[in-house]
Amino acid sequence: MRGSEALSRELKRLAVEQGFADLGIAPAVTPTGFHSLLQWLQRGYQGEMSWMESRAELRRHPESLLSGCRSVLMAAMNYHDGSVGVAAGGARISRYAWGSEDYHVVLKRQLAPVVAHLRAALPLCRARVVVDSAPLLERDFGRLAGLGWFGRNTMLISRGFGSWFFLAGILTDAELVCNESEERSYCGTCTRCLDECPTDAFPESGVLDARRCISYLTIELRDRGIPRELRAGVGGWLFGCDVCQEVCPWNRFAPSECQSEFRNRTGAWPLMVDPVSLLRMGEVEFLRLFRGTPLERTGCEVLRRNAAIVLGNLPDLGGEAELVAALEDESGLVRAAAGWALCRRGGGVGPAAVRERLLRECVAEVASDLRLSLEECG
Ligand code: B12
Ligand code: SF4
Ligand code: SF4
Repeated sequence: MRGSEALSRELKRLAVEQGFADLGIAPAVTPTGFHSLLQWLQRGYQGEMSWMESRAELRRHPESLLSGCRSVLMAAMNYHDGSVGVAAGGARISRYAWGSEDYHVVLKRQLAPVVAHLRAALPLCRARVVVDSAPLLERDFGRLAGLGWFGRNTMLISRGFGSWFFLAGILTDAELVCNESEERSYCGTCTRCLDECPTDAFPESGVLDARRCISYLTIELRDRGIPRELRAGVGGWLFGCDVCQEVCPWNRFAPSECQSEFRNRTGAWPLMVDPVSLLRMGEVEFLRLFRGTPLERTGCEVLRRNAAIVLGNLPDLGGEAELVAALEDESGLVRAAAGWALCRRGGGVGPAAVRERLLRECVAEVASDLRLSLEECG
């Protein structure tokens, strides 16, 4: 099946009508980034994201996700809502998670009419929608579809609307008229994102060591504590990180309007960015606040661990009593993070409470973490 140029234009028009900033079409090929991905994995930059490794081969060609795949439609949806969010020095949640609904669900829903139109125009074609839900190098196909270039921060950036967007793809066995891929970089001499990353996560320009990235540390690293040497760098970030996008000059051109599902949830907002309340939070309250949002997947325990780390970095936000109480938490992740935070803050009753807790701590890993925290604060 072959689509006409008019069909490609029509699909883009429909996507824009559905709230997407752009839609481009790429041929189904092995993306050049596939070999970089293998190098990336060989260096171990994926950390505990073992699914990146075990499903790597599937990323070689979209054929592994849809047999006979000929074209990949890539759509970009802005999630910047134009609001400022949090005053400098406060605790923060990454913009992509400010809304009431998970982006996977929203993008799939908004793409449905585009898929329906494709099927109506080419009734024999098959199509599959993916939003981070299948092993596809989405940014590579975004670039091949002409949506933007890879910035030094590894984000796909559009000259027209910056990088505050999600990507979604439609794989199809129809042969559609493709867009020209973006072959240039528009970073010029700028290196702001590399210079400003709080945890120095870029070993080289355009390459991210996920193990050092705050987004990975606060969202993906769930079975263990954040490495001690990176805890201070996490600063006020409770969930995700936006620094390398905030400093990017191309984001001056970012739109300030987005789908209502991604807008700052004013009702829930004060609680979402209050690490003291988050540290106190139980499962029921967590689900009441975060069910259906990107935070649900990360879970209550990890968010509370992160809240303790943030309170260690931002003592002006209070929370000493909550941190002392968290030393008795049933989660070892939370106990160790609370101990670290109390020692980092120093003064008050914190270090003494950690010393006392250490005498009763039965889990070897937690005890060792508490001991190191005490040693560090003298
Ligand atoms: C794993 C993952 C992460 C990991 C690793 C990120 C990373 N840069 O790889 C972590 C958890 C850290 C992460 C963080 C974020 N993510 Co993420 N993530 C993904 C995911 C699932 C896979 C990305 C991937 O394949 N990484 C592997 C590496 C190899 O890919 P890469 O960095 O893109 O690498 C390319 C370049 O480095 C290049 N390259 C060129 N030369 C060289 C040389 C060498 C030696 C090497 C090694 C590579 C290389 O080739 C590589 C292959 O394309 C995608 C969804 C998807 N299915 O694609 C979302 C995705 C990339 N994430 C997204 C978002 C929004 C984020 C965050 C902004 C969320 C947040 N605010 O916290 C941050 C941004 C951090 C950043 N600067 O990248 C969006 C990005 C949209 C956009 N505009 O680019 C995506 C596309 C999800 C989506 N559907 O919208 N993410
Ligand atoms: S998201 Fe934050 S920690 Fe990760 S690379 Fe960007 S600036 Fe660094
Ligand atoms: S901050 Fe500068 S170097 Fe980094 S992605 Fe943006 S333009 Fe490129």
